[in-house]
Amino acid sequence: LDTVVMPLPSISTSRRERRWSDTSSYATNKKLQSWFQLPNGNWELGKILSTSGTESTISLPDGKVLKVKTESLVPANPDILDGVDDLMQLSYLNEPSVLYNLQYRYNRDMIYTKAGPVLVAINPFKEVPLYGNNYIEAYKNKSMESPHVYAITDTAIREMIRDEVNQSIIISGESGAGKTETAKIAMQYLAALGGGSGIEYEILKTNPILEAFGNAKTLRNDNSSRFGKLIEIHFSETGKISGAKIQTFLLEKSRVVQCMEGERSYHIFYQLCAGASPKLREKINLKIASEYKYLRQSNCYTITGVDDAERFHAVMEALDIVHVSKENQESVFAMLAAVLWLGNVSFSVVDNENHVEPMADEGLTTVAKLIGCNVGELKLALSTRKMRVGNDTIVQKLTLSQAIDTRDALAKSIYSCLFDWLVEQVNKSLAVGKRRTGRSISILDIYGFESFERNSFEQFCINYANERLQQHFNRHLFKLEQEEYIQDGIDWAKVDFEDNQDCLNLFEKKPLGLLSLLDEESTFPNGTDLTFANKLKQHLNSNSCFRGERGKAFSVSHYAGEVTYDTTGFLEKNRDLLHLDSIQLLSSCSCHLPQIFASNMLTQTEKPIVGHLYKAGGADSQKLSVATKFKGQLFQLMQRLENTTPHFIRCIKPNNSPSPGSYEQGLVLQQLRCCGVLEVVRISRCGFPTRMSHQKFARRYGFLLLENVASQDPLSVSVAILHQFDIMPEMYQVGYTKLFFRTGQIGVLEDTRNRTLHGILRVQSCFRGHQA
Ligand code: AOV
Ligand code: MG
Repeated sequence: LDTVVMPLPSISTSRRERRWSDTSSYATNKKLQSWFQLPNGNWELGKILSTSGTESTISLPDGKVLKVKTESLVPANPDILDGVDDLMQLSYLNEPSVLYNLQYRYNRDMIYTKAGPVLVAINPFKEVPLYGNNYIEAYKNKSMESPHVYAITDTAIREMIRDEVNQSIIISGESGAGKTETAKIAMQYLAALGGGSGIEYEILKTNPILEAFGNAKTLRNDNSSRFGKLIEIHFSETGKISGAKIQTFLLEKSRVVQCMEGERSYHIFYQLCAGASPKLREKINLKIASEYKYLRQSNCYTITGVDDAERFHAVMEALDIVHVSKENQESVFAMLAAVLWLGNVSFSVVDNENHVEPMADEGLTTVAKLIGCNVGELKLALSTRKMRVGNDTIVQKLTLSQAIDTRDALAKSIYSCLFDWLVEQVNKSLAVGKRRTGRSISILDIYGFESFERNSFEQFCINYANERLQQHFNRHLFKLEQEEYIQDGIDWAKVDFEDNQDCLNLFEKKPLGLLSLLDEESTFPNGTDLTFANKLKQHLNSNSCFRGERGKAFSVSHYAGEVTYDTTGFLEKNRDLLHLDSIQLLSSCSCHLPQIFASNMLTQTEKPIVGHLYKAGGADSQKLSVATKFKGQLFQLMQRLENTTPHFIRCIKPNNSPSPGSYEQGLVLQQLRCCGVLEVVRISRCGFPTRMSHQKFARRYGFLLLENVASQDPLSVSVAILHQFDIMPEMYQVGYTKLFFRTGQIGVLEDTRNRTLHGILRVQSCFRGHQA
């Protein structure tokens, strides 16, 4: 009997050493299939023809025969394991085997695969026939059980009812991997449960609204979410939807005034410009998109395959459905136009100290009209700043760059207040009725981990959020994993797991963490991005997750890889100043939305945490810094999620084109590594990833026993098999209901079973040959 002996997987794990390394332990075996890595990094399946010393000869599918280092070969799984729907079923858990398994399925439009408790979803970039009412029905009545978002959602519903515990579906993955689509698919399944009074329909209609106002075309994704979203769906006692509540996180407001070549600002601007009726156009003095500087700067107006005008009508219809009145809708559009026109406000120098005033052109007059103030007030707000010195108020004139900052800050605030206000309206409409159980399922869809050539404050916040989420992921998966062993009564010494706490500490530690130092520097009147960067280097250089870079840059070792941040703009974005003059302007407007925005901003500034941030910064109101506010939101979010049973979905982007049918191994592998899928499987490797009930095991391998065991119970048969094949005691555990195996063990038995079956077949055909 030639067996492959696997050593015990090592349990110690260093942060930087996270590759599966089955390779080194692989005692090669004649005729075994094996993975061989080509120079381009892709893996190819080969057959080992012979092994001598440290060299092996393998044959590749194209007939080529190669001599390779034996240690470079990685064991492949037996054919019966091709395309298993749970990676846990693989006997050999190594990178090429996982990649192959996912690709095998992906090529057959099976985009979903389980990685133990996690659902892996690979973006098909095309319509796949996996959705709709027939599928929903099939998953509901359990006639279909292959991995699917529907299956995960169904499990969440069942567990919510069975355990009376709130559930969450947590979706992660890099930009463009399919999180938002996945969230919608989960919502679709929930909505199919119905609710009465059309509430489920309303819930679905929040998607086009939030996507129009909170998504934009980026270089990575034509429909990239630029905010985080948690939607909590509530259920009545009869298991029907009774309402929902949406919470959003940190909208990327800088996009409103600034965006990169080839990207777009928020969809709604282009939709409005393309789809508004002539009457509306006239009312809010709307031009085509290319007339607006904010939209013109990125030189990109359309998205292939998207009809903005059509989308605009869909958004208006959705607004109707969530009970935003026509009148309010018009106010919303007026605010959007005001933002666009603000961008067109230009300035001219009025004295020899470089002070400026806005030009009295169409931009200025239109903005004044749209927000409901007089031109003079707007002019003052954009070109002066009132300062209090002792008991006196002095008026300071602004320079060009100060005036532009003031203008842009106003545009950003109007937009983000509008976004918040809309979410509030939607929430009013979805408000949970009286007859509810208090049980809910929450779906989390945030912006994915981002690493660009140049990373700024936005990526810093986004990646911090992902870091928090990753910790949640680790904790729960690891806990659940170990619970199963304990439940089945097997001997299990708890494995300590090194999490990403170090990186989180780097962000959160007080007073010497990234966030504290950022806030501190933001309060200094003379603080600049450079002094901030220097301070980081001075205090954090000993932290293993931190590295100072040249100039104003620094790097953070995230769970998903190292990202270098350019601190340019950090302080300004963190302060997010809107001067009191601008707030006062809005509150004096005759239109109701600006007034609401102003009063919301004023209540927000009432509870200062960062002591004198704004006084010292030269402005007049106190307010939470952006980073501190975001951190608070994330803590709240985590607390809420902690009280739920989580279900994790990891989305994977198979290519960067994006195009259907293309599966780039390197890219997929990088994401599997980054987003922690490899980690889950690696944790499983420390344990006993292969599980089989005593019955199934006895049925499958019982015939290999030399003695007759027909009359014995499955447990005894199982134990007899384990003994006969000398499976070493440390390779398995016998639980109350199941056998638990180390990686590779079932593969050995499976090989023996196949050989024996072939042997039997050969003997039988020989025998028949003789008879003939
Ligand atoms: P993301 O949410 O993960 O990115 P999306 O959900 O927006 O990514 O997906 C990007 C695009 O991939 C979509 O617009 C679809 O064209 C396609 N896609 C994703 N999932 C599916 C699916 N199941 N079936 C068909 N097409 C799909 V970001 O929000 O950028 O991190 O911030
Ligand atoms: Mg998204």
